Amino acid sequence: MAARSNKHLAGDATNVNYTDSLKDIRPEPDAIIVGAGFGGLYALHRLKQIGLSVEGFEAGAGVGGTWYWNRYPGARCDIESMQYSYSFSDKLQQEWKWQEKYAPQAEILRYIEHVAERFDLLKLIQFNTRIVSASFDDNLERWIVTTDRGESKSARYLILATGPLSTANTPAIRGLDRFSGRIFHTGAWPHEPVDFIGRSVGVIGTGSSGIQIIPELAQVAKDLIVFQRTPNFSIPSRNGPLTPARERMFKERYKVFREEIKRLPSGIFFETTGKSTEEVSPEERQSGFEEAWAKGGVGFVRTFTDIILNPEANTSASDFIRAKIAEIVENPTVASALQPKTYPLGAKRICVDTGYYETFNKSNVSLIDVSKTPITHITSKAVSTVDADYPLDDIVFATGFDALTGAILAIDIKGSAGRSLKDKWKEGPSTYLGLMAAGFPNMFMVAGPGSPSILGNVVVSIEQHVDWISACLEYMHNHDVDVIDAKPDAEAQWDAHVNEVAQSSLFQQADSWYLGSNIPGKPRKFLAYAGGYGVYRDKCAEIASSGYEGFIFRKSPVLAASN
Ligand code: NA7
Repeated sequence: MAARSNKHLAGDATNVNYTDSLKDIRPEPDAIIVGAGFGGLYALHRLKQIGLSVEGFEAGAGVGGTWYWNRYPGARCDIESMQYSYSFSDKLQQEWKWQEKYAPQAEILRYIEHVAERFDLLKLIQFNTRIVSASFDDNLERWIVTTDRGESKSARYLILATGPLSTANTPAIRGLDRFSGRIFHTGAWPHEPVDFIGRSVGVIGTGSSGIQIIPELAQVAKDLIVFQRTPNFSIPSRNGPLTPARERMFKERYKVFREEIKRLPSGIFFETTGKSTEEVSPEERQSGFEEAWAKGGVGFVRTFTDIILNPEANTSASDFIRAKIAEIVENPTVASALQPKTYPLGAKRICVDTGYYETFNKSNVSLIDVSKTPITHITSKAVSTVDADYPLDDIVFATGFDALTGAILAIDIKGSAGRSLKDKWKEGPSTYLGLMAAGFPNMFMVAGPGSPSILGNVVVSIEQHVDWISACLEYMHNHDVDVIDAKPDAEAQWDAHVNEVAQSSLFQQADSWYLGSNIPGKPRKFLAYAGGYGVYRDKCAEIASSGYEGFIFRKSPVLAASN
């Protein structure tokens, strides 16, 4: 599509008859994009490329999303940087040089900042601005958003790239407001360096974030008390500098490789034996696990093809990890508390660490199993459990996020006829393909609930979503239609399919943020599509090529008049 040559797709708001409150607002973009992380930045770039005028809003002072907020010590990606990166520009992927196999937060943030500068996106974003409401005006057939600065803006399209893990969850523990020490959350970490030297620090939570920060804090704190409710399976990352050979391996066949991973269930390439546990002898099974443990990373779960599918294979992989924990952790009681025993490997997100289990051999580190002795309250100086008080200078919450729906529902979104999204989703989110919600015309979600997004390489999902959305907008232009919505029955069918696939998956066998069970009062519903990224991608492509089956299009007299 010729950029800007096209009236429909370029700056169409000039003749809109604004309501009084909006009459001073000029110019209005074609699309508003909320969020400037991986998703928002690519949406800005792609929509600009097809000739739309775009405007981004970002609550933070800079780009980066997750990698802007989660700047706690030890924060790094658990997917290799050569894979957890954009593929849309071959020049970018060839020129960018990752330093480490698993990039730390600061390196990923530098990369995202580079992308924003390289593609000239910064000038399109209003930073330090949170969108607080978004309503579809049925008369204007436009989205009207308001910000926490009291400003309003309208656009034909609203793109929510608000991030699946961006609303930090701090549990409402009685007395927290009385604590006189410092309080941190890994998901909203301060920008200035924080000194923990010689302090008594408590960490609540042992998910990915806790497992990453605990070894770092243990090196400097006087005492580190870890409050663990549920142990997680963690595999050593074996991180280190990215070797020239590995970099070459990816870069020499990047284009082919990026195509290949689009077919994979998680959008991640793993080196595996390609065999099931049943095809190998017990000795080969053990040596396969040893090799995968020595290699490190979440690919451990793909050592054999049936670990996720066959309970027996899963038990043998889980037993192997439990044995490793017992081998590493010197105190048998602590080792036992760190061993996950109540759910299969993979039912909760598998963590990747650097020296996590070894940390519990340090004399300044204690583990408190709060599943046995729950936290009851916090006093001005301590975290108290049913049987003891733990005096602390600092509390670090590594307690996760209100995943997938948290950031979307933090915006007061009203669709056609004033219907609230919060109300529509009161029993849990329902979407069509994780891309749209029926009754919310021209509103798209990037990596939204009901899509595979967080179950694999989210950057791969983001690119696929944004490409699908931009192709859809081009289709609308070519077919001379202005408004798209999901059909309620198509949404209901997709929702039923998402639930059905989830029911037969491992994910039902543990409480986790995948199910919303980490947030009190959140409906228990599996939040992502577990049928595999490759399958999902094909489904989205098939729907697009069938003329967008399940979506409804219409021409809008008011939008047509403004063209
Ligand atoms: P997670 O994975 O949701 O982990 C949060 C941790 O906090 C987990 O161990 C929870 O225990 C624990 N938690 C939550 N609330 C409490 C209370 N009230 N008391 C004690 N412990 C609590 O979040 P992360 O930030 O680590 O990782 C999120 C994702 O980001 C991760 O999967 C990667 O994709 C990146 P629980 O297991 O609920 O018993």
